[in-house]
Amino acid sequence: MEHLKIASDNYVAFTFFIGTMAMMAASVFFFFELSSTPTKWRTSVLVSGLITFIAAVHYYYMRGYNLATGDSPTFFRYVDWILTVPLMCVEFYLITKKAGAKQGLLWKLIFASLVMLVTGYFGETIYRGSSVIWGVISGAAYFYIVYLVWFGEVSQLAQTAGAQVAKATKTLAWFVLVGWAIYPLGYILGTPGGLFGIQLVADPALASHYMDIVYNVADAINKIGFGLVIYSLSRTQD
Ligand SMILES: *C/C=C(C)/C=C/C=C(C)/C=C/C1=C(C)CCCC1(C)C
Repeated sequence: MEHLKIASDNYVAFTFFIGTMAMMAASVFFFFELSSTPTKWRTSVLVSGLITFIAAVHYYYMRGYNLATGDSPTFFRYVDWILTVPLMCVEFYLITKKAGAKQGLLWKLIFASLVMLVTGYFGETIYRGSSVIWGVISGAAYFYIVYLVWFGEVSQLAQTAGAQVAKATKTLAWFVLVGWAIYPLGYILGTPGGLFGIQLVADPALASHYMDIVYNVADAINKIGFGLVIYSLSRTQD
């Protein structure tokens, strides 16, 4: 059997490898910093570490899968997201809880994120032929999350939770608006006719390679960046 290599010209395997390392390093950092974190921020920093740790385990697996088959590990990609994106919703809830966030808000965020991911999974796998419509439904759920964190309950609560929480929430909101918007680009590149029927990359193997690179870069930015925003909040006086 021919064995695929993480060579300098295999960018897909390389980003899976770097992704694994980055997520591992971030997890070690967040976990070790816990002991010097003020008690009221400890759960938030712990959740940051859990997010990168869950991703590290999935990346390790996905890296191996990609090397062995050359394919895109779509199933484990979505298992990872279904665990980590709701945990990011938990972060919004935890930092606005002092200002009175109710569990109802947490469930709204989690529900929207699950709709976003499950419909995206349908479009990428079982119902590839109708990827556009699934992508649109997923996008609607995404914009609902954007609405909640920019104008809805999350942003309103953050305003009354002190200057540092308000500032951190605004930075996280930018991650959701700009960082998370990278994912639909990967979807459009990777699924046939993803952009309302337009085929951006004709060769299906190449298309899925581009998609994996885009997803890997987005994960590193969003999971580690998000965690670092929470970490720096935990080092403020608020
Ligand atoms: C750590 C993983 C994160 C933050 C994953 C986020 C994923 C998304 C924001 C995915 C969004 C999608 C759309 C908005 C439309 C097309 C389908 C998806 C699932 C790629």
